[in-house]
Amino acid sequence: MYTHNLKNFDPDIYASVKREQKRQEEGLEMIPSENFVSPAVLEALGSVLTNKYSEGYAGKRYYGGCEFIDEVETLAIERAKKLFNAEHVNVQPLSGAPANIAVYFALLKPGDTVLGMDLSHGGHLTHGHPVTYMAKIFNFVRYKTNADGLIDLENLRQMAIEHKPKMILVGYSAYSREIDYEAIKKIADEVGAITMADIAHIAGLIAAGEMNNPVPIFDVVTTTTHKTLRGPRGGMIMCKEKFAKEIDKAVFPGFQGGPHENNIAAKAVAFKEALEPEFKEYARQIKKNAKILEEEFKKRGYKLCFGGTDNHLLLIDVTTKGLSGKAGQIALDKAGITANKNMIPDDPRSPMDPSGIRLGTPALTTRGMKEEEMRVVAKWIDEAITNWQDETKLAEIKNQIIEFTKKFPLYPTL
Ligand code: DSN
Repeated sequence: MYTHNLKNFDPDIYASVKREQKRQEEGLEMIPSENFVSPAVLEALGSVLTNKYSEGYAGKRYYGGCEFIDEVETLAIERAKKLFNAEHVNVQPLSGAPANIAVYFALLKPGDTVLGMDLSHGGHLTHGHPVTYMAKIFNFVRYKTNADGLIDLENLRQMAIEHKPKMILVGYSAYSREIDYEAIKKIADEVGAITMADIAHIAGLIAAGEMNNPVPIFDVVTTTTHKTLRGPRGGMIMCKEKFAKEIDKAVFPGFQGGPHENNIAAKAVAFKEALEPEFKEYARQIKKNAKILEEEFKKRGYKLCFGGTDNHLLLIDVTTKGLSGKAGQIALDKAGITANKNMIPDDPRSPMDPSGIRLGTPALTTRGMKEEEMRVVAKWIDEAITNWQDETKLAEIKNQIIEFTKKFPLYPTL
């Protein structure tokens, strides 16, 4: 049987994994959708559960030998229900995009209208962007934020009355404000629309009670499990009991085959972690850290989209500092800070070289960084952006960051 391990059998992949680990350890990870899972989550991901096929659902599998898989999946579901106060949960979606697609196919017919947020205003590709296949099947109509950077509920209502959507979709990947689910549900009820929220970015903050929870209010809520929720890469759908059958059927057999049970076990572990009191403190700190960044950037004259942040992320228009989002991302990379270029509302530039930089605090907060560290991080970001063409200065910042990160070890035992 097997006698080799990764290091001795495949030194190339081993070396790349180690280099990536070093990059994560020595840098400041500020892409708001990224985080660092616990060693317990990694252990579940790397477990023998990856060997098992288990099409179907607990107690109703197509293949034999699923008794322990059923235990794992049932625990994941029970924990998710408790975390979000959900009536029904499906933990099988492979990630956020498949989760959203499964919901569209479960609850809509081809040609149905969905009212979703414009991507440049903080929406998401899978919410009907014209480049996606879903946009060829369903009729997505896009709403935007107003001049103050907020969702204009009266405008949303007027659009709902005009377009009579089958579904109203909220939940965003770059929008930094709180969402009034009750008010949106009222609008949806007025026009007879299904309500869907994609909470991928803010799921951890919601689970910890740090942001409004749409799950008890909306018909269906999707999420990924690897962002603020700090689990493995994966997706999940929560819904009212009355949609449970359609949702489950759409995930399997409608859209996916065998679920990734190692991943589902890792989700269960992450949900257990999120139920611990420490996770509430973690979520509170994510928000506090983002507020400090907001304060520091405003102090330095940066233009923040949506006026600031209520969650874990900031969208900054860097063109007022004389560079594009792409140039900003490259400069930050050279300085040891990982962020991503991002469109800003009605961006006059192109998606590949937009005006904005998106920054988030979940990963740094996992490392134990707090307010004091955020002030130092903001200073480095400002220095890198201001000196984006000065290679020496960027290398200098990177060296300081390598020293700094040693105080916040990430995976000392791996
Ligand atoms: N790529 C994720 C994000 O960064 O927001 C969502 O698809």
